Parts: sequence; C-alpha cells; structure tokens
Amino acid sequence: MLAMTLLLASLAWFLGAGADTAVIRVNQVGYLPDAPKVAVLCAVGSRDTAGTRRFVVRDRTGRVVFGPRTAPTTGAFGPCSQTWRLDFSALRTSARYTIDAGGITSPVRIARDVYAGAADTLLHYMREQRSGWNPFFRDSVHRLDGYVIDDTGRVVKFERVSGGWADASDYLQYVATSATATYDMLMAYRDHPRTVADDFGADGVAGRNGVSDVLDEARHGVDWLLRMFPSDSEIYNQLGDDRDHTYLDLPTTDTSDYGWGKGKQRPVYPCTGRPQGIFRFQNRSTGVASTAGKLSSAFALAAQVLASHADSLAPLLRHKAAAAYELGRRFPGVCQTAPGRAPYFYEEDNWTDDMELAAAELFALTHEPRYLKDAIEYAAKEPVTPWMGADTARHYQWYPWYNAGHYALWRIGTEHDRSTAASYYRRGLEAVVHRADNGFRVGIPFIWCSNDLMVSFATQALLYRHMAGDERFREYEQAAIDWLFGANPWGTSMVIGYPHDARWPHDPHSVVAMQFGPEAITGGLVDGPVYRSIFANLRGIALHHDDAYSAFNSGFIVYHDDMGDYSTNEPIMDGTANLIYLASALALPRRR
Ligand SMILES: [Ca+2]
Ligand SMILES: [Ca+2]
Repeated sequence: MLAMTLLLASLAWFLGAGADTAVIRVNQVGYLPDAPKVAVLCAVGSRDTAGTRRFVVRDRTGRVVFGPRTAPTTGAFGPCSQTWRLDFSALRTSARYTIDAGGITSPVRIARDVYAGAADTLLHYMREQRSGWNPFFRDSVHRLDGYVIDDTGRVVKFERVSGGWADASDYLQYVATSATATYDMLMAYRDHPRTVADDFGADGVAGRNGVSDVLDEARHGVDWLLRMFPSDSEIYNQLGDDRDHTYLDLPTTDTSDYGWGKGKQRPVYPCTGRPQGIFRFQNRSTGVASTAGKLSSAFALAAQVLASHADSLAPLLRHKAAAAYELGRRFPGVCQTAPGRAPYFYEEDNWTDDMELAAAELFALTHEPRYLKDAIEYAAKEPVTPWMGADTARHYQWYPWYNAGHYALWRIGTEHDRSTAASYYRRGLEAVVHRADNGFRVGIPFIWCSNDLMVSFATQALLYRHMAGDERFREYEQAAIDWLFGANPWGTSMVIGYPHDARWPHDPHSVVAMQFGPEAITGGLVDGPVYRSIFANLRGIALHHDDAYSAFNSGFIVYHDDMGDYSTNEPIMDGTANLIYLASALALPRRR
C-alpha cells in the first residue's frame, strides 16, 4: 500500500512537472497576415509527451476564433522532450490573441505592421558601435588610429584610419565584416528605401537630414572603407588585435596598450597574401581577393546609390570599386584576420563569392561585359555556401554567411543566368532543410554566431522566393525568422531591447551594457545558441550568475543570458547589419 501511495505520488509529481514545464514559443514581434504562423509547444523533462495536442486561439475577450485544431508530435529537440507545431496560418485577421493548448498559453499578435521600426531599432546599435565620432558617447573613439605594421609587428607608418564600427563588444575592427555590413545596409536602402526612418543625421545624432538613416549608416561605413584603401595598391584589413581584450573599458576610455602606450595608437594590419600573426598563432591567409572583393562590392553599390543622390563621393567610389577588384584579380585567395595572443581569428576560406558579388555590382555600375562574364564564372565555382548542409564549420569559415552575389547576378543577368542563380540558392536551402526535420524547423549548424546563419538562411530563402516565385521553403524561412524573435527553446528574442515588451537579452557580454544598462545597446543581435561542446571548450567563459534558462539548457545547444558567456550572448555588428536587410524586407513602406 505504501509502495502504491509512493508510486501514485511520484506519478502525480511527474505529470505536474510535465505540465509546469511545457511552454509555447512564438515570434514575439508577431506575424504578418499572409505569412505562415506556427507556435511551437515544447515539453521539458516530461514523459507525458505521447500523442497529439489540441489547441485553440482566443481573441481578447476569450472567445475561440480558431480551432480547436489537433497538432501532431514533431519529435524531441534540444531540451524539449517533445514538440508540437501549432499551426494557425489560416488565421489572418489583424489582432492580439492568446494561443491555448490545454491551459498552456502564450500571447500572439497578427498585423501588417508588426515589423514597423525594426530596422530603425537595429540601427540604434550600429550608431552606438561607431568608432571615430560616436553619437552615443558624444565623444571621439580611437581617434589616434593607427600604425600600419609589417609581418613582425614593426611600425611602417602612421595612417589616418579612425572611423567605422567596433566589431562586437571588443573594439577590434575588420574590413571583412564592415564591408559586408555596409553592403547589407546599402542593399536594404536600394531594395526597401521607404522602410527606414530619417530621424538622425549623418553623424548619428538625433535630427533629420533628409537622408534615410540606413543610408547615413552605410555611408559612415563607406567613409571608413575608403580610409582602409587609401592607395590603389594596398588594402588594410584590420584595426587592433586581441590585446584589446586585456581590459574591460568603455570605447572612449580604452586603455589597450599595443606597445605605444595605454590608449594610444592601434595596429593596422594590411592584406599581404601571407599568413599573419605577430605572436604565437598565425592565420592561413593565401591572397587578397576575399577582402578586395568585399571592398569592391560595397564601393560599387555605394557608387550606384550615391550617384542618384548627386553625392560628390560617387566618382571616387566608382574608381575605388574597379581598383579593389583588380587587386582581387591579381592576388586570388583569402585575407584572414590576424590573431594576437589567443588562437581565435576569422578563418574565412572562400573568396570567389566575394569576387562574384564585386563583379556583378561592377557590371551593374559600368555595364562592361567582362564583369558579367567574371560574375558568372565566379558564381559557378561555389554555387552553395559550404556551411549549408554541414554539421559544423570553423569560425567565419564561409563568409559572408549567404552569397549575395547570386542575387546580384540574378538582377543583371540573362534569363539563363537568372534561373542558374536561383537554382544555386535552391540547392543551399535544400541542404539546410534536409537537416530541419524537428519541431522548430531549423537546420543550421549551431556554431559560434549561429544567429548569423539563421538570419542568412532566412534572407536567402526570402530572396529565392522573390527570384523564383517558389514558395516551397516558406515554412522554413518563417521558422528562422520566428527563431530569432522568440520561437526557440528559451523563448527569447535574440535582439537586445526588441521587441521591447517581450523577453530579450538583459545581461549581454558588453561593458557598455554593464555600465549604462542593456538599453544602451538596444538593437544588437547576439551570437545565439551554440553546441554545448563549443561553450564548454572556449577559453575564459564562466557564468556570472545562476542560469535563469537552466531548464532549457539541458540539450545539445545552450544559450545563456549572462555577461560571462561571450559565445552566445555577445552582440555582433555584422549580424545586426545582416538582420537590417531582412527587417527592412519584412516592414511596410512608410508613408511620407
Ligand atoms: Ca537621416
Ligand atoms: Ca568569402
């Protein structure tokens, strides 16, 4: 009898625990009326996971407006011992609702304008990251940049390269990520010019200047990229190195010492085509084209966009785009970032993607046939960005995360080129979708900066849908967007401060956030979840407080809203810019 009582008690506890820890995860921003709409029900640690689940959607008065519907099980994923996809796509009326699956509930919103202001919010983070004059601090940041160094670290000369953006919560700066970010924002302006506001001036200070704020920010990037390519024969690739990580300072009072005094000049690494690293570790650089191609792409698109604004910079950009491209032709191969004291660097292994994008944009700019021919040839060398379909990849091994060159080629090519470019995207999407047979419909590898991959998958899927008129990946495109804004095991948006009334990262790896509160870096996209093995093996990671998400960190991937976890909770500049394009594509044009 006692045994039976204990058995019943433990059974009751188990069922109770299962009910207590089942959660509904949704896109907290909301859903567009014509988009797929699927919430994910996730049971954690419960054995009560068999069978279908019934759910309804209620309006604000509690009236059932959708369902009951039955959701089939979609298997275990990460911490979820079982998942169910609660598909309410057929509900298209704009309103606020509650999804209810047997008493487990979540608010949800449908409206045409759910993404209004999204790109503007992301741009807040870009402005906060500015080097040179910084509108957040209202002060100059790293104005002594920098000393160009040789392979041994010896100073060759001083070059004025202050400007650009800090890459993440450290203050290193890279042309690879900055040129890609610049291109992404130029592309957002070109394709969706009316979805971003004009609330800030060119210097990032509040006040209109008659220019879209996304174009203001892109132009800030262009200015720095020009400084990093001052002559037509030498490209500078990187500003600072990981000696930056010694101190936790604000950018305005950075006391990093590169051997020339605390807070003084920072080293400028040129692209040499040779392995670099002045201490124990070296990168595996083989050429210049990966960086040259990105510079050329940003300059060529900026020349097109700024020419229509009668901007006096346009002729120079046209010249620089061609000059950078010729350097890439002469020195094929990759120009990786340089490690300092730690073995980490951006291990980019591909460069034909960068030259393809440059060639396509140069053709769009000049209409010279040789550029179109080159773009087609480069495109065929790497139809699919290789992380797509893979389990893992090295840090920034395949960068940019999606190949905007195929879309650029589609815009300028013949019917045959267009269908080929679309087929390249389709192959990549198929490879990811093949791995996405889970309740969250995600198939990316959870390497460091997984959110970058998620944004890029969604962007490639969105572009492909536009290019081919083919909806077959729509559910997966939406699932990636939903993941970024809360339809993930942790139920958190991956963007700091957005949407403001939802769950988002409050304790990011950032000195600025630590000193001024997380709202100071509103708009920053954090790295996102990683494989447990990555978190366990990176150097210097220790959580600073108890893990609020411990119940959801029991699976193969982990995410911590904790300052101490630089692998999952550090905002990233290039990822944020990447998301600006996607956000601008999802938003409605503004009324002027
Ligand atoms: Ca503006
Ligand atoms: Ca590349």
